[in-house]
Amino acid sequence: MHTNVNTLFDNLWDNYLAVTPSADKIHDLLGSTQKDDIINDHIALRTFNIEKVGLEKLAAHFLALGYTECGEYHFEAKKLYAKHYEHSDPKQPKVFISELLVEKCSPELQAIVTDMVAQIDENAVTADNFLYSGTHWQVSSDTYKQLLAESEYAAWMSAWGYRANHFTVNINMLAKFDNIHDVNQALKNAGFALNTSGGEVKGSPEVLLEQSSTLADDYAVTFSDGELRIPSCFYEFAIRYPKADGELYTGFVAASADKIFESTNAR
Ligand code: OOG
Ligand code: NI
Repeated sequence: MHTNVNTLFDNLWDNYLAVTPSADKIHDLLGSTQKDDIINDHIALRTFNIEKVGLEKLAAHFLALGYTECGEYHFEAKKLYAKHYEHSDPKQPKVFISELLVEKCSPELQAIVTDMVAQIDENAVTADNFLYSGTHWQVSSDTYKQLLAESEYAAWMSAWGYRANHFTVNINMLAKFDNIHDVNQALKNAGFALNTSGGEVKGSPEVLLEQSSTLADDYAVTFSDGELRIPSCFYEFAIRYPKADGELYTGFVAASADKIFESTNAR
């Protein structure tokens, strides 16, 4: 486990940037006058609900660094379950961790995923680098496509494994923008494709959270039988509104999250 929260996020960021070339450009576009001041609202990680690597195993890395469990979310159609975590220092990114409910999937998918997870070294899960360790298995491009037909989430996991699938710009903290519509327009003007599932803006001031995201970059993955360009990771943008007590809402909105997951769909 990491002993320093900043080191963990630096490593997650470098690992994310390596397969998400658009992120550096977007970082410049939104923050250019004060590049290092972009504050991340949250990051997200994915896994399978198999004991060895379940959500709680990923969460342990954050609990050890001062995070606490705050909310839980159900995504019935996508067969996902998620929790979010917050740090005692509100400047630290929130963490959204989801897991695929493997037993709800087809026997074929279950067999593939069980085989992938069996290849992970037990000690790797608690190692410092687990959250940015990528895949611990080899799958063929046919297996990837087979998973994709049933669960985009499972297919993404088979190709990318353990890594932050997105970072999220905290719009509240930006100097150059004060609303999500202007952020989206700036992104589109610069040629970035947004996730339009459920509309460009997910959520509303009424639910105290508005979110948008890019579509994941296409990046080459080496499968056991050759290379394929497939969606890697994306960038999200979030603006939060105050609750009745005047404090900004810190949770997530399941209906919006359901659409954000689709940012890794093929273009
Ligand atoms: C997480 C999707 C949900 C949000 O902010 O609601 C999410 C994922 O794609 O793994 O990030
Ligand atoms: Ni997110």
